[in-house]
Amino acid sequence: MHTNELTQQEVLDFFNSVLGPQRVLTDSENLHIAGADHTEDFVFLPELVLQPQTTEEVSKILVYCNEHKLVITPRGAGTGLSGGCLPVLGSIVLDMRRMNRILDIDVENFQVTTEPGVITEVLQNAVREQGLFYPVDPASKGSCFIGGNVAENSGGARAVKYGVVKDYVLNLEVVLPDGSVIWTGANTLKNATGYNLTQLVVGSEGTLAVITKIVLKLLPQPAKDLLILVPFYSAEEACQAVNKVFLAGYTPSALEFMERDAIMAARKFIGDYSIPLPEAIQAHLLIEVDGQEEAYLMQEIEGIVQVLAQFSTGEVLFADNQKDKDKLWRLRRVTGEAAKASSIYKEEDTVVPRAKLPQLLAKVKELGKAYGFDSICYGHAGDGNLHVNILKNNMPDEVWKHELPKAIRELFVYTKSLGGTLSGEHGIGYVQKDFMDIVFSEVELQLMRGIKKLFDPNNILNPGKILPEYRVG
Ligand code: 2HG
Ligand code: ZN
Repeated sequence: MHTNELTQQEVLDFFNSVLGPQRVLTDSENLHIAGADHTEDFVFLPELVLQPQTTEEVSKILVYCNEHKLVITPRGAGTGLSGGCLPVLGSIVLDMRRMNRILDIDVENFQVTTEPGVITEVLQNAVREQGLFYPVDPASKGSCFIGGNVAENSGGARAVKYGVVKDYVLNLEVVLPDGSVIWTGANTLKNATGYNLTQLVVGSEGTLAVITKIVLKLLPQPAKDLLILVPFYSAEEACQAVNKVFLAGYTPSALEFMERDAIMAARKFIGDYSIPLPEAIQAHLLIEVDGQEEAYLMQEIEGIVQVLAQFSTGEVLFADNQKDKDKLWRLRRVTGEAAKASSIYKEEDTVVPRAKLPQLLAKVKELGKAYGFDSICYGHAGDGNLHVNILKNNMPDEVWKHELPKAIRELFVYTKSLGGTLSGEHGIGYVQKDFMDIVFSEVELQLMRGIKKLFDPNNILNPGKILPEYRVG
């Protein structure tokens, strides 16, 4: 730990006095767990891991770290894809897993108050038991924490109808880097009172404050949903079809795109080849509608299929039972992992106005030819959010290291020219910060630096993330 006036033992003694030795971890296994997330193969070993259970403990830890300029990085479940929780400067990881209580489900007001270390799907199931719905469903919902979702402003398949995390956060209890405990908003559906501190913290990737309580808005649980998988003979046409569904007046609860290589990787990854994949099929759209009346949903699905009939499509697969729905969703949800399983990769989370998706996909493939890389594309087409896994495969190391960043920069410059930006939902974290100058002017970046300086004058909280001036090594 980088502190000049304290010995390692004095630091350990302090944290042991706050948390007890069982929640101050220094063993190699826990340090390695805390040193990585789901971003490429990065490992940055911290020197110790702290596991607080209460807001007061988090506050005491931050007061001490701020006083002694100890760098500290908050961590949820470590499922992040842009390195947001990587302790790039080593030092201390603040592991939030033990703050894992759902504190209150307020059915009357359609709200839930939770600690950050609750698994998202556990939260969804708990509120569903009371007829309520928390719709934001990242692919990693079975393992990611709601606190990490708030820190990254996560999305997921149902964002196209229900929005992303920021649309559900009403209020946050957070601990500032100096140890002050504040609430950022109010438990109200509307709030026009002062600057929006809640939305400033949402998506700040653990760089402004440590989230210790979250108040979320909930919805009534939709009674029914229907799901179809539509095969296309052209990936570009599949992308073109997306916008036509909305222009025809339909708002699916999910509209996912998977190019052929994505679905092939997913089938292989789970060893399930039952989903038909004729040679000529180049992409699929996975489309869900949800609501209260099945008859109405059937009409919606028929209308959507009608719209898609203007394109060259194959036989539509209709999942009319839970088992078939689960199978299709499992195929989609493993795609990210499956696409990465075969090669070193770089992942991009590009997002554009959805009518521009065909151009974005074409650019990815054009750059692949020009620079010699393969890519597997899939994602939340309804939001214009295309996940691009660039695969190293047998690209020479030198080209991968020195030429590929140029290709990624070209992709982002083009994405911006389409009216898009760098990240739809995975965040900037550690891996995308060097591209921030493409979409932000120096004035805009200065504003962000000013906000970081105001919240964290000693730059102890998760330094080296989001803002482009910091380089490790
Ligand atoms: C998804 O949409 C998630 O599947 C994960 O955002 C994406 O791992 C990925 O590429
Ligand atoms: Zn996604």
